[in-house]
Order: sequence, then structure tokens, then C-alpha cells
Amino acid sequence: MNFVHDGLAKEFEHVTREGERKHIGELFESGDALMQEIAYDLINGDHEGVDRLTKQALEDGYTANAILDDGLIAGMAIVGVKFRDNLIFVPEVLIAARAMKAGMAHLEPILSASGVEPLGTIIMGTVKGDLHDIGKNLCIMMLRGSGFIVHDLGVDTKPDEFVDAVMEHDAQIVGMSALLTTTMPNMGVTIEALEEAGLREDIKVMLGGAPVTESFAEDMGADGYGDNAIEAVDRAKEFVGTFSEDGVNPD
Ligand code: B12
Repeated sequence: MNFVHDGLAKEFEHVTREGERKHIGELFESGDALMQEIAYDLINGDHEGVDRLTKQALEDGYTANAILDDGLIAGMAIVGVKFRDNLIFVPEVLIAARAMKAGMAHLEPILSASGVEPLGTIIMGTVKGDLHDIGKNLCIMMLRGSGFIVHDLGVDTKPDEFVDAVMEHDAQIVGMSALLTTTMPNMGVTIEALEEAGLREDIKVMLGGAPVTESFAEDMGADGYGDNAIEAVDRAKEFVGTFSEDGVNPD
């Protein structure tokens, strides 16, 4: 880690677990003052600051991806630790989430700008019982930016809503997000519903969200897992590569 922002360095002191210090510390490795200010404002829920600084960073030539990773996601990582350790509570997290949205509003058009032919159609949703959508929305932004058509079912998505959407949009891929250990099993329940509807053979399923792992995704019967938005795009691209021209799965 390389802190040039005193306030942020103080915030980082809340990260006490060794593995987390290493991982989150790496997010601040670049030592960039503007990115650290964005992260600091996000942690403190200053949406006007995040809005202004994100705009400024774009004008200064930072890429949307750099701002997302080194500013917004890095800040949100510290928010996550503080929330878990009861240093902040739901209202503060919601205020930080609002600040993240203020930054994302500038990045979304850039990440989504793409004039290419659609690569495929994806249904994305956060599973039943789960209201977390920041990570899912990031994935959607990146997927759209990479040329996929994405239908967003939002949060608390019931299995039959995934089934209906696959049929309605003739989708090739389903992406599910879960952030709670209690809602992760609903990913498996949704895959079963897709099977029962006779759709499973025709689609690929990818799973993600902080507590989801590759082996969990395998256990649930998914075709793939992504650790972050870039991997969501990688998986989706791999999946469409396995489909023939007319959209029929060759295997
Ligand atoms: C923000 C947040 C909230 C906000 C959500 C706002 C919103 N609009 O999303 C609010 C305040 C509403 C909230 C509520 C709750 N939360 Co909460 N929340 C968080 C927090 C701090 C950050 C999550 C986040 O946005 N991370 C940033 C994004 C960018 O990361 P991400 O979601 O992991 O997504 C990335 C990857 O996972 C991946 N990805 C995500 N989805 C997908 C999908 C696919 C297909 C792929 C390939 C990849 C992929 O790509 C993304 C981009 O890189 C986490 C802590 C944490 N660090 O995770 C807790 C956390 C998830 N929450 C937690 C809890 C307990 C709750 C509550 C139960 C609290 C309560 N007592 O009410 C409620 C549950 C409400 C509900 N029913 O869902 C716990 C869960 C613990 C557990 N073991 O299950 C956590 C881990 C905090 C903690 N450590 O205790 N929360």
C-alpha cells in the first residue's frame, strides 16, 4: 500500500485482518492522490465529492476502468470491512452506495459504449431474498460495454422470473449474483427451475458475488463462476464461443 491521503490512511487502520490488509492494501498500491480522494469520499458517503472527482478524473485522462478499480471499488472494500466489524451500520453503507452510484453515473456511458454487433443475450439478476445489486450492476455495465444485450431482473429475483425471462428473450446465458450466505442456495434452486422448465440444455449459467466460489458454483450445477466484472465478461465470451452461429449449443 502507498497512502498519500492521510484520511484514507486512517480509514485503512480499520482493516486489521492480515489477509485483508494485504488484499485491500494492494488496491491502493498506485499511490494516486486523486483515486485515493475518490475512495475516501466514497467511504464517507460524500456523493457530491465522488461525483465531482470522478468527472475531474475523466477529464484528466484517467480511464473509466482505473477509476472504478482504484477509486470506487477500493473504497467500497473498506466500507465492507467497517460494516462487518460494526464500525458503521446500514444507513452509512447506503450513503456510501449512493456515492458509488454518483461515480458510476459518469462511468457507465463509457463502459457501456459499444457499437459492435450483440455477442449474445444475457439475463442477470440478484437471487431471491438478496437485495445487493452494486456488484451485479457493475457486471452488467461491463457486459453491455463488451457487446452483450443484458436484461436486468434487478434484486430479489425468484426462480420463475429467471425462467420466464430466458423464454421471453431467448437468452443464451443466465448470470446470478448473491452476497449473502443465506441466499447462495437460491442459485441452485434457480438452476433446478431452469432444468424443470426444460431450458438448462440450451443455456449457460454463471454465478458470482463476494461469498460465491468456483467450487460452490460447480456444486450448484453452474457452468462457470466469475470473481469480478472482468471475469463475468470473460465467462460470457467463453460461453458464446461454444454456441454455433444460429445460437444452438453444439454439444
Ligand atoms: C453495500 C452492502 C449492503 C447494502 C446493499 C446496497 C446495494 N444496493 O447493493 C445494504 C445496506 C442494503 C446491505 C444490506 C444487508 N447486508 Co450487506 N453488504 C454490503 C457490502 C458492504 C458491500 C457489497 C458490495 O456492494 N460490494 C462491492 C461490489 C462491487 O462487490 P460484489 O458485490 O462482490 O461484486 C463483485 C463480484 O462479486 C462479482 N460479481 C457480483 N455479482 C456477480 C454475478 C456474476 C454472474 C459474476 C460472474 C460476477 C459477479 O463482480 C462484482 C464486481 O467486481 C458487503 C460487504 C462486502 N465487502 O461484500 C455487505 C454484506 C454482503 N452484507 C451483509 C449483510 C449481513 C447484510 C444484511 C443482512 C444486514 C442487515 N442486518 O440488514 C442486509 C441484507 C439485505 C438483503 N436482504 O439483501 C454481509 C453478509 C454476510 C453473510 N455471510 O452473508 C456482508 C458480507 C457484510 C459483512 N461482512 O457482514 N448491504
